[in-house]
Amino acid sequence: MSTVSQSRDFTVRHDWRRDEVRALLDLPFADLMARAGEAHRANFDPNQVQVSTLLSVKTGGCPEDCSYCPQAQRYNTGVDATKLMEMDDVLERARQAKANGATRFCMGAAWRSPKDRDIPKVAAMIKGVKAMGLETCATLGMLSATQAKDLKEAGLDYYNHNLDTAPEFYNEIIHTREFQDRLDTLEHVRDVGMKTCCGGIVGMGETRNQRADFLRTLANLPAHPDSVPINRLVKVEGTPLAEGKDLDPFEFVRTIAVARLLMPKSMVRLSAGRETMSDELQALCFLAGANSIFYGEKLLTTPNPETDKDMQLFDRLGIEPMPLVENGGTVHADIIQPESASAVA
Ligand code: SAM
Ligand code: DTB
Ligand code: SF4
Repeated sequence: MSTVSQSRDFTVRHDWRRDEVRALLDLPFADLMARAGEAHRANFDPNQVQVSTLLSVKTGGCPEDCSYCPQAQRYNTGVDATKLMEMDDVLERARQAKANGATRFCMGAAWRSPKDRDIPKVAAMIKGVKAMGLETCATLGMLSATQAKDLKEAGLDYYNHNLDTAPEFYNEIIHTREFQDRLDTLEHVRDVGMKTCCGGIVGMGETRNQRADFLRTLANLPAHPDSVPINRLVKVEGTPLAEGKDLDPFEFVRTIAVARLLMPKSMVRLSAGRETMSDELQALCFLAGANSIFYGEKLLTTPNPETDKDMQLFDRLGIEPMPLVENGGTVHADIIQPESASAVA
């Protein structure tokens, strides 16, 4: 019990031990929810949820072998490979997202890493989306230091690059790039002063200890990610993980709650997997400290809840979309997310 109570002040720490994180995951559900709710309220308005919209600007045909991913070329998932979208089409989709109430627009590409010749095209998209008054986010795979600098200069606010799972489980899921490659890309992103969006997937067959280690690794990064997407595995036919056992939904809520406790000032995003979650399960995730969602009827290739359904859920729970403030940050309880990730941690 003593290891658990040491963390009650919700200070930002980077020295979490696995046994401490495991002790949090093991708490009686009511105690864990109360603790996570307390951390959430200490740092945010618990009735506000940040709303991001995703667009796949380059779909499918990816050379990597991520076992969960419908966009990996080697799996027969029925996802057709496309070229990079035209800028005008991307801007039209961003306009629609803004009109629907999104404050952040995230552009995803099924690349191992962008080719240098792709960067000016993506940079033009970023400039256009930013000029609409939206926060910009991109997820394009591994980045070199120079690519990170070019994207930052184009006005990119956030870069999403996930650890995906615990270091010791990683090799059971992905074989075409190393865990260290992910850490290197995150370092390049932080070094140019861009905000990081980094999380992973639960429900891939990992143990509770491995979930603890995944969360511990995220929290012990040199700066806590500004956004932490927690995805529940979307099982897609044709991928190696399509037939795995379902995760106990309370275990998913526990993962969100511990993410909130370890990274008290970060936005925790209830990310992929909402389409098959009940309203009640999503409400538990918000109580556990999730305060961001992807909004829009599609994620990258898989479905997300209908926007009307999401707005009804917000309404029934008294949740409001988190507003954007003038200087480009999202409003926290009394904290405005500063320009640099390191200022958060
Ligand atoms: N290709 C780039 C990369 O891997 O970094 C960017 C896009 S990739 C689709 C972004 C993230 O989506 C992955 O890191 C993974 O966490 C998440 N993801 C992909 N397929 C998923 C699935 N079936 N269920 C849940 N999350 C998934
Ligand atoms: C993240 O962590 N989840 C999003 C976003 N970052 C890019 C992607 C979820 C993808 C789910 C599977 C699909 O739609 O293809
Ligand atoms: Fe490619 Fe990204 Fe999917 Fe992995 S997660 S297969 S890198 S698109």
